[in-house]
Amino acid sequence: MKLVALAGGTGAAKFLRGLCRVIDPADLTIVGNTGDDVELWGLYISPDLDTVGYTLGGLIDETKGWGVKGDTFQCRTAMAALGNDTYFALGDQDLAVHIYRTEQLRGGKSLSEVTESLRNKWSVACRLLPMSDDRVATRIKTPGGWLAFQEYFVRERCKPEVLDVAYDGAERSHPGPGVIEAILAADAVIICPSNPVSSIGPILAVPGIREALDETRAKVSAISPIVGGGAVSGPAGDMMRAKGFEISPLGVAAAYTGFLDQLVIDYADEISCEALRARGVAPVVTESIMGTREREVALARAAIERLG
Ligand code: FO1
Repeated sequence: MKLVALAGGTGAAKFLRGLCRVIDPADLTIVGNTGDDVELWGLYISPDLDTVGYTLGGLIDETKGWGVKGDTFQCRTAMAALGNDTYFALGDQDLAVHIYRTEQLRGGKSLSEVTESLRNKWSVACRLLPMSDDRVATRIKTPGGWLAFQEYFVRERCKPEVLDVAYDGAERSHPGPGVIEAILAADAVIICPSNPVSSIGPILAVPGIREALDETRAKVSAISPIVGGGAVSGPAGDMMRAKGFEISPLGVAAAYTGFLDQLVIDYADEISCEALRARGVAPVVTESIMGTREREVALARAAIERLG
């Protein structure tokens, strides 16, 4: 069964680790969010591509959910001593990836080409495609003005009120190589338990991707990142409110309206089943909190078992 997964953030990476235990990873193409990408210390950093690659490659720092396990931060300490901004914690091994990627990009390689070489070095068996090779930058409108995504998420710790979310450059961007073809050829498309606005929203904002999701014969299944009226982790609730989506499985279905066939929801939200069916979305009720590796596998199984 050919699968495509739209992914961004730490929840998606854990889910994909479970999915790769249930299907043959060679049948999976991940389309990764690049709206969180950031340039710091002269380096181009793609957090969501790295988090997926590190997780599937067994390198991820489980405690933090990002970065390389056991990494050191000597360079960061030295950069702070030089008076550099160090709000974004870049580990020494993690830096090697950012230096490699920046060097390759400067040499004329595309983000897709660099990501393909990195996923091979990480021994990741499935394909990992950036949503676009063009720069799309998620920006957060707050009462104090617009913030770049990582300024909001890390520097300000998601504290400012979210008034709006924008995807700078999306209108000029093109789907990355292989993205549209993978979606149209898929038997099933899975939207990972990611923030619908800041992780999946940028992917849907790339012209052509939402249209391909409407057109594909593949069944489209999403896992709700909202459980019991709130986000399992992170600022999804604040961002959904800013975009006018109800903070519930119905709000998630609304964010994916037009192409969503199935939504995996938690037992806590069983009450939403009726309204989801009324919107043409088949609910699948299961335990959605991935506290263990077994839960990751069980959630992945629940997401695909009715798509065959
Ligand atoms: N998240 C934090 O909360 N604090 C950090 O210092 C931090 C550093 C970091 C470095 C590399 C990387 O790939 C991710 C990092 N993240 C950090 C997580 C990142 O902000 C988020 O994973 C995504 O951008 C949102 O899904």
